[in-house]
Amino acid sequence: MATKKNKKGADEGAGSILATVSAPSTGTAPQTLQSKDKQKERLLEKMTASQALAAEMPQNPTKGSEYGEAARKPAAGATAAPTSALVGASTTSENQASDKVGKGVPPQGESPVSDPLDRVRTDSTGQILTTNQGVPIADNQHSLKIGLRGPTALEDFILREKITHFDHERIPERVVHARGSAAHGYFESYGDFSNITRASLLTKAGKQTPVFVRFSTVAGERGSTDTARDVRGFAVKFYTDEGNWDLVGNNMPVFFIQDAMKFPDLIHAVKPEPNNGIPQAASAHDTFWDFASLSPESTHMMLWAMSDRAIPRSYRMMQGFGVHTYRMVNAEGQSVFVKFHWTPIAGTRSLVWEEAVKISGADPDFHRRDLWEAIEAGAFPEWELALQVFTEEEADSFGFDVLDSTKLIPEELVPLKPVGKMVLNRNPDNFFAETEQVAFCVAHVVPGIDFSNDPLLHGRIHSYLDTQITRLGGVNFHEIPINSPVAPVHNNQRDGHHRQAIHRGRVAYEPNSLAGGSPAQAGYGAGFTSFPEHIAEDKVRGKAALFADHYSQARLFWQSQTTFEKQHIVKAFRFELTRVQTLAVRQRVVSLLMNVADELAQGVADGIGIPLPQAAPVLATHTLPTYAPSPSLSITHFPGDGSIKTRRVALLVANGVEASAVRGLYTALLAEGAVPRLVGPLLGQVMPVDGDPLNVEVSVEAMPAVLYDAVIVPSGEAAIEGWKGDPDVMDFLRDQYRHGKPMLMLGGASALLQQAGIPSSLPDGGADDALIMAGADGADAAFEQFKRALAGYRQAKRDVNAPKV
Ligand code: HDE
Repeated sequence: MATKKNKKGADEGAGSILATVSAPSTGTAPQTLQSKDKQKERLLEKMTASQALAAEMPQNPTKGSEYGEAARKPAAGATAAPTSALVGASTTSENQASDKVGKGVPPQGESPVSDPLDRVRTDSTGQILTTNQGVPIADNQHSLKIGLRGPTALEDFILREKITHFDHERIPERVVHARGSAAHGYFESYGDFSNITRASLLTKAGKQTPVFVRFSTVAGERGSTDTARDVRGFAVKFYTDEGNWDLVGNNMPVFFIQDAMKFPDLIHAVKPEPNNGIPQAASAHDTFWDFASLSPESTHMMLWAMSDRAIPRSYRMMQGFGVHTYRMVNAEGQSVFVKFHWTPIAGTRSLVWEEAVKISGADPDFHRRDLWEAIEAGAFPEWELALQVFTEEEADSFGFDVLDSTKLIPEELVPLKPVGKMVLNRNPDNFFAETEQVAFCVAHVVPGIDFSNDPLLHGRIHSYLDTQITRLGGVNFHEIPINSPVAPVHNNQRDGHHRQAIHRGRVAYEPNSLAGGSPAQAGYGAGFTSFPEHIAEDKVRGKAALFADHYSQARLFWQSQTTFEKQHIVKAFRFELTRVQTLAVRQRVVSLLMNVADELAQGVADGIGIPLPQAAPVLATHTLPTYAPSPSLSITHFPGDGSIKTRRVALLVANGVEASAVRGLYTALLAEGAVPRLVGPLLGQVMPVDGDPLNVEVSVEAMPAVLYDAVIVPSGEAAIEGWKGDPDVMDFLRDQYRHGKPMLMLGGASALLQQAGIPSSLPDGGADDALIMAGADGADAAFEQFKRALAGYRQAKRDVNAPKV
């Protein structure tokens, strides 16, 4: 709207434009400030355009829609466009340019904190060392002293800045999930799923959305070992074009407890005991099992945590689950319930317990290294995202409560619907800036994703934002580059520690007319709208009746395990309970297991030397659901794509080895994406019987057997004689055998098996197809068999009836 001309005097009211108190009393503006000064002209333009913009809004135009029925579908905010860009300026002097303030061109409607991370990536190649104030430092070797042998001067601001920064380098670690590793990548939608959700990332085939994913253990501290028996966190931050969505899940589909009220108790019980700080990263102690055995709802999750799922071979080989029931909502406002599943394309693989324990010593960073190495080498890990979609009415017929996080939905009841894939293709630049500072939050949802009433989920919606405020030092952690969305951020939140955005203008409230109503609410259909679920209930503390069924699904899980998985679960309980000192606690755990399966309870009781106690009381009063075994609950259900990419293969070498075979196998493994290593007694060269010397890459001592997925022992008489007398090599072979790994023994190398006490067939007399022996003529076929074994599961039959090797 044009400003009205002042008829009385062209410059009447000019003084009010030049002052910050009061305004021209007529409500009209002067035409001139009687000056050729450009700044004054800008001031006049800003003031007159601002008056005009405010006048566009004689009253709050959307106020009426805030009440009654109209409020169910909020109106979009009313806005008016300014006639001059100067209206939004904090100051007319913003046109003064400099290296610091910039070009002086107002960035209208922009939010550079959402620009790609390149804006903050810093590289010092060829640069001079400076202080944090940019002052070049002449000497980075010495503090400032009074004389070469004298005291250090307090004025040494360079030393003090450096030490002070160092003193404060650490931030609080996450209270749970402190130990983690992360990577960047993308999610790609398989199609248009807008019939289910309006979430923009799922509305077009091929649409890619950047992600940052952090995997973690739960109980251990930041420096703890990767291969502890534990649940693994699987947290995905989707940087969608409608804001960030964090799917903060685990590698197991259920949880220990049913209500957020119990989370601090659970974590206090599993963390190191408070008197002596023992044990680190382990549930194998009294307080955990005391709590768990008094919480029968944890029985189902206990079984998962004692299974091989709790010792994955790689983060790249784990499933992920959203755990809770969530909602999806489409553009018509229709809602369905969903469960989220991530399935690794590489298949699911685990370690065996003894191997996990040894790896903890040999390479505590085993999973971190594995993820890093795979991505550096271009073997980008992939997962498929699938949904279980069901309606509220269907949920009512399941016989268990979908709001209970100790229950899963068997795939036989609701099949998986694949909706997209995720690829992790870039390692972080900086562990602290990205992996440590990333802040996941269950409350970060986007239009189209909504919550169910799972009481555990609701506690989480509060907890994550709250904990980040302490951990990351204030309320502006969303501006830390790794956390900022790619969608622009515009709101009236201001101030707080470490504010990065410098907001232009003086309006930080809504409704406003001084900024023409901006930023304005998007309104129904455009902005996030909570699903209007109808609830008419008493306010109450308690759990719904179906939550009282603590064992049906624990039984389902047990029945769905293969023989070797069951064996491992029994062994894990035995290990954990042996480390518990309180006999009553041991007994109480077994009394829960008696409601799951006799063979489980008996196996554990035998292992800890107690008679079977009375079964724990069954509290459920409703008719319990019965389940057929669900094959997808076994870790063997996801064999993967059959490739041997990233598998580490040790080729043992020593003086007298036959090098031609070694070289051929090495090249063949490399060509298939595996990681072969020449493993020798010491670094340096070994002299083969044929060809040039072989360069040892790593010694047995530096990388013992547990750090490889398989071993190849080549032929060569002198080498084999040497290995026979070498205890390290004997242990190497025994560990490979005991841990079920493929072993390719060429030529005379099979004589080493006998030396190490390794049987050449399975305990039941059958052939061990992962223990492959071949002479020169059968080498090609043997190598093919070796690769098949390497791509598959470890040889579980050795393990089940473990021979004493
Ligand atoms: Fe968490 N959880 N949690 N959790 N959680 C945290 O948030 C919490 C739960 C999960 O890589 C904390 O930023 C409560 C279930 C992952 O940074 C904290 C409850 C599941 C991560 C928190 C739960 C998870 C966390 C600690 C019960 C699987 C690591 C630091 C009501 C679905 C994310 C932080 C990362 C981290 C609270 C239960 C997964 C304290 C209160 C169930 C993967 O806010």
